[in-house]
Amino acid sequence: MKVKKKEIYSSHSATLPSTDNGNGDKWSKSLQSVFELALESQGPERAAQLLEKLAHRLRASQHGLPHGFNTPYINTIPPEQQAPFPGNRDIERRIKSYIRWNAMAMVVKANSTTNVGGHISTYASAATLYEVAFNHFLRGRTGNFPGDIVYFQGHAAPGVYARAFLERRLDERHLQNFRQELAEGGGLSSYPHPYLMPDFWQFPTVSMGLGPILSLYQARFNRYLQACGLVKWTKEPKVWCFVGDGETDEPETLGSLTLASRENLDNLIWVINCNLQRLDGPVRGNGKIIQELEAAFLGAGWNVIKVIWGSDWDPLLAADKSGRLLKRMEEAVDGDYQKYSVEPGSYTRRHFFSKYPELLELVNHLTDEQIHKLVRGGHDPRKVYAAYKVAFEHKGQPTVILAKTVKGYGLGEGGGGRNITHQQKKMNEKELREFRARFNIPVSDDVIAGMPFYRPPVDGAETKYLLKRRKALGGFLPARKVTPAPLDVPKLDYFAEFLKGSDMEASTTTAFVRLMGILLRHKGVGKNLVPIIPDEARTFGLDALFRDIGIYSSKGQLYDPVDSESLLYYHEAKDGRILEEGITEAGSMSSFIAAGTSYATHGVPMIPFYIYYSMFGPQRVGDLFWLAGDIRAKGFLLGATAGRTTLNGEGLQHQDGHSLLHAGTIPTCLPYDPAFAYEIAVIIADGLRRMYAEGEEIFYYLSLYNENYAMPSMPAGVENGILKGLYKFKPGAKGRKHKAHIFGSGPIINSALKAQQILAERYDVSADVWSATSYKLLRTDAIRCKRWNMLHPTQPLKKSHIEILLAKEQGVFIAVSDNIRTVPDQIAPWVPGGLMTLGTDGFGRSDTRPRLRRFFEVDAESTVIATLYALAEKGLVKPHLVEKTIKDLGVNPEKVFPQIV
Ligand SMILES: Cc1ncc(C[n+]2csc(CCOP(=O)(O)OP(=O)(O)O)c2C)c(N)n1
Ligand SMILES: [Mg+2]
Repeated sequence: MKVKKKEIYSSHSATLPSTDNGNGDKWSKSLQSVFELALESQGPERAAQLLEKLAHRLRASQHGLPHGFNTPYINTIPPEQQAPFPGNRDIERRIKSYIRWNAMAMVVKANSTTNVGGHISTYASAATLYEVAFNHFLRGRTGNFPGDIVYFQGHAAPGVYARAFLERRLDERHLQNFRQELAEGGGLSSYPHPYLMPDFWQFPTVSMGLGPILSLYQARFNRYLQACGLVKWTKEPKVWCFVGDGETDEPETLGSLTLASRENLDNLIWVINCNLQRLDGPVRGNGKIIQELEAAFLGAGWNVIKVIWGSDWDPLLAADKSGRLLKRMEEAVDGDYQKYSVEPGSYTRRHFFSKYPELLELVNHLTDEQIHKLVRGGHDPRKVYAAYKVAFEHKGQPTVILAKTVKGYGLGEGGGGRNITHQQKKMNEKELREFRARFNIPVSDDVIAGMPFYRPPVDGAETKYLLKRRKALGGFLPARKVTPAPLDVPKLDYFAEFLKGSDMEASTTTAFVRLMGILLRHKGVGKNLVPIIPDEARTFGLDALFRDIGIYSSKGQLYDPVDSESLLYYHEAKDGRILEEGITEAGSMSSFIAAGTSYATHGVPMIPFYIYYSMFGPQRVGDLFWLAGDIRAKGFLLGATAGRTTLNGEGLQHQDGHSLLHAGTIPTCLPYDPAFAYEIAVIIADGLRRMYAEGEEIFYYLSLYNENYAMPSMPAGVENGILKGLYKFKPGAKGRKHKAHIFGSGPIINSALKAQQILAERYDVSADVWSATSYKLLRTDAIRCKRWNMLHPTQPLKKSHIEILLAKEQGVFIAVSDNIRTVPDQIAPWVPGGLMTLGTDGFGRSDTRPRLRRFFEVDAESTVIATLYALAEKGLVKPHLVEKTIKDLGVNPEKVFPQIV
């Protein structure tokens, strides 16, 4: 925003505090008078420019003049420029007070009986920040306007519920059952969880830092959607994110700030509630969080609005001719300010104002009580409104509002500003009475101990006002609404070329990239695809798509790319389709989530395909994977260069053998480990059907590998097995003495196929090779059946896919994959006679594939040995045969065991 300098200097006599009293002071005075002269004769803009120019010259002279990224510790918007508050302050105060009471009561009540926890101090500090937004800014969904996108601070959820209660969207029973979701009739979730309250919450936030980073990428995704022509909004939604000051310690919170300024995301507004405290104590006791954040945000190119002091301070600042008040404000650290909020006014007079005689005089006319009540900016609706309005209208940059508040505001002796306030869950009767008196809650003495909820009558002024405001703003928030918009998804025959197979060697990654290229041309879903990559396109061969569909850039391409002559040049375009995120897995996941929830957020289903280095997936940003489940995201995650031995040269920090397990922990995620191109086609076609035609709110994880081999044609009738997790790919030779079954996955199926041959040729074993595409899905199916059988013991038994499949098979069972053993072990209880697993447990190494596979014992030879040993365990072959085989196949029986503990 452009704040007119004149007003700053006239209203807040911001004479910068002098630093010494000697010669420097004289200089300072002279410069000051020159500046004032310039102000008078040239006007504020010109005077400011002159100063800027001088500072620029000084810096250019390279005398090491430091760059300042801080403005004085006062409000950015001077009182004269403050937009007038348009609401009815009395009514809004009453509404806010009732919400405060109910938010507190629901937590305290829940804890008086059940000890289920909850927070009262976060909302107590943020009530004004939310109420001004709800009454004047946050817009609901209307017509083709999708509504503003709001990330509520997770710990402030009780306040959001309490408002919905006043709006009559929730009733007393809901509030009564806060954090008791399993109670009869259901309850309210602890925090914003769309999975648990799918009609209410839109965006999960409580794992700190995730809300902020999601909001950034969401704001950018909104621009992407517009650029692709998939939405035509008459007005653009704003993305609001309410953040805790302690939450800014999370790298996810501040780590991607420059994306928002680079992309000119003026559709993004952050409100950081600077209550100076986190859970244990002060956020920056020895410094000032607001100044620290201001510098970070200004440096990152954001528009910063500080809302530090409430209106009561305006006359004091205006009267501060010496600049001592500002000096004192800047001297005091957050630890001091926290203390002022807890102690009586006499303390503040003694410790804050009395440092300089001028200051004591300044507050002479105020009683101690009045000093104590000098309000902070974030509790003053006039200041908050003015800041929101400037943020709302600001062009060209994202805005952050740094609002100073008191944690636990109004919670009485046990709460407000004290270090323990975050955990406060109880209020004694005295505190309740104080609360009631302070906020004027119409609850009588005889019932106060029971903390009854209070809701003003439906035809009362408060309810009418509140409903009218929401109506004017387009309806209630938060509200999650999914309007079915099924896509015309391709059937499997659309992918015919993958079903046919090919002798030309290819990897599953190449096959996938080709499949996506074809899908991009599909008339039913092509335009909805969102390819996402974190600076790894060339690794996966995705650069093939650069020229055709372009890389999205809001600025287009302002330069002639260095490779413009080449076929696959780096092609940036305003309507580019690829989200090339750079080296940020957290950012890429945030884009995946924004795209994968577009069906709910915007009513426009988008199909994200996020392809990345598999080791840097759930292991690196697992919390975002988990959140993708909570938020009901759809789409495909492709963990490429998977496999602890298949990704051969890269070593310990790259070679992934456990992502399938991570992915499998997410209840809405279907993890697959396909071996062949046709399997990928079957899985993706079915995924498209389930998610985008049938509307299931699930997502897929596929391991992709970079080993080339011939891709076979699809055997008849295997689709169902591929989708369920296991099917017989190649039966063993007939007429052999022994029988075995080898489950293989990914490229390691080739170890199984080679072992099949050796076993038949040299050891009289017929081994069927199966492709195990998803151990998690097999396991879930088996558990579901077993549990049902247990709970219905007299009914006919239900049989799972794996039990049906293996019921008639004879012999021993072996599993081999490029993952740790725990992955196949998931199905062991349902394998007749047990399962012998091979896997890549232990840290990876850089070496060739054959050496790595021998090291981890997942090559063909190790598979043969394991098969014979399984037969020996059953007494079907002699142990000597196994010993001889180990020798014959050149395996060292004393080699190191790669798993450590
Ligand atoms: C990733 C993560 N780590 C830790 C927590 C536990 N936690 C919940 S609230 C909180 C303190 C929050 O402080 P702040 O962000 O300043 O919010 P306030 O309540 O003060 O508004 C912590 C540490 C969490 N929710 N998420
Ligand atoms: Mg805080």
